[in-house]
Amino acid sequence: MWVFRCLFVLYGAGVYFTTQASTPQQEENLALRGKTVQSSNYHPYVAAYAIDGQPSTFSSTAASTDNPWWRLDLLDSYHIAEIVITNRVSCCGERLNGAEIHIGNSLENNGNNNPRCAVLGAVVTAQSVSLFCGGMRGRYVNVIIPGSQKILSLAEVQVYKKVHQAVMSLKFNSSLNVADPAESGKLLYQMTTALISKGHSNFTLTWTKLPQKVKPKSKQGNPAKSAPSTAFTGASSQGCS
Ligand SMILES: [Ca+2]
Repeated sequence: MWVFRCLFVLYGAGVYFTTQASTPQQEENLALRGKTVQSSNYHPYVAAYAIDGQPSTFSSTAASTDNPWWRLDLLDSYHIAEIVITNRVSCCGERLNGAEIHIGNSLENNGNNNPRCAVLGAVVTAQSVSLFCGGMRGRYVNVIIPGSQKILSLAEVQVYKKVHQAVMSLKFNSSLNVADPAESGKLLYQMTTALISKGHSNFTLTWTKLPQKVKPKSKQGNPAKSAPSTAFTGASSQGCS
């Protein structure tokens, strides 16, 4: 009997197995494929400059308006784990102080009535701030500065969805020599096939550590006289912890 451990990571509807932990920063920035609008435009600093991937460019609302806001439409609803706000370059970083970030699916009050994720404190010019929204779900991400005679400028808004992950252990029987890269690869293929047969799809399975051989216990809890070396019997997600 062999024992192995692998990392079980879910990406949206798909299932992945990987040897490396995944963090939101390593995921796709959903904002890059979104659409933006803001309450007013200070030419030529359009709302889309806040999602162009360039921290040197920034959006800006018109000079001195009340409650200026900026909205990102992700085109679908996501569980959002993290938002990274980058302040504009060159000057005026303090203008972003007190900005509120809202997430939700409603367009009531242009989306500004959706639940609030965070309120920015003091942010200096060109500074990036990470906001962890605890998996709040929504299609729209709004940034609003409450108050009169305000200007809202944003260099970048990055949005990362929540990643579900868990570590699992499996026990299985196999006659393959897992120390041999070719045979361990064959074993992964067999296990992948077994998982697919259990209904999983769109995943990759790799080792986080090579299997360790263990002696099966007898019914009384003592090691058996001889360890079976049978053909692979299959793995399933039910064997995961
Ligand atoms: Ca930009």
